[in-house]
Amino acid sequence: MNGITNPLKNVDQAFIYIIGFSLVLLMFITALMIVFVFKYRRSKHPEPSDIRGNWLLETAWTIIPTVIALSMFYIGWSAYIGLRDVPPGAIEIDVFAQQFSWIVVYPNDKEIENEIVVPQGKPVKINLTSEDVLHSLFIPAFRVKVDAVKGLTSYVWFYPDKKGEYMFHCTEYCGIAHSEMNGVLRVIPENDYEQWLEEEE
Ligand SMILES: [Cu+2]
Repeated sequence: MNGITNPLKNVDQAFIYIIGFSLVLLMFITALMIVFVFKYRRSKHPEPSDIRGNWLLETAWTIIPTVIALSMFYIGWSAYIGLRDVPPGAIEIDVFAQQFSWIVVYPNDKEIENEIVVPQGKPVKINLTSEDVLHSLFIPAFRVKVDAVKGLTSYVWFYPDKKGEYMFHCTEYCGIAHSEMNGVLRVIPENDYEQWLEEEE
């Protein structure tokens, strides 16, 4: 993969890690609660016992959740950094969001609408801005999403390592035809891309 780490993998790992821990904690706490409800019910234990000042217990329930929370932060933060650090040599494409379509402009001024074509195996950086209201570019297959704001250029980058067609959407409610503001991202072999780029639409 030419030394490029696909941020998609890190995002997925962070997601699975957080969901996994949440599920384990949910099951553990629920099970413990059910056990305690039966074990320490009033008919069995009319006098509650006072267990204040258990140094070991208090240290454990402070340190273990802190470590878990910090590890979630760390894994999420590393994935985020991967999404923001554009590798050198990325192809830059300008995308203009407008009510209600996406205008995509290539370095040679080729312009298309609601379609992004990229070569397979090259990092792609999209510079995004809006011509009018707030929009947001969401490419679920590559786990990227960024707001388009008039007067501001934001960016996303992704690594299309597999050929195929993927949908992208506007994910910021921008007006009456917001739901129709979709497009197709096509990942094609590099030779086809060079050829496509020179073609007149
Ligand atoms: Cu929109």
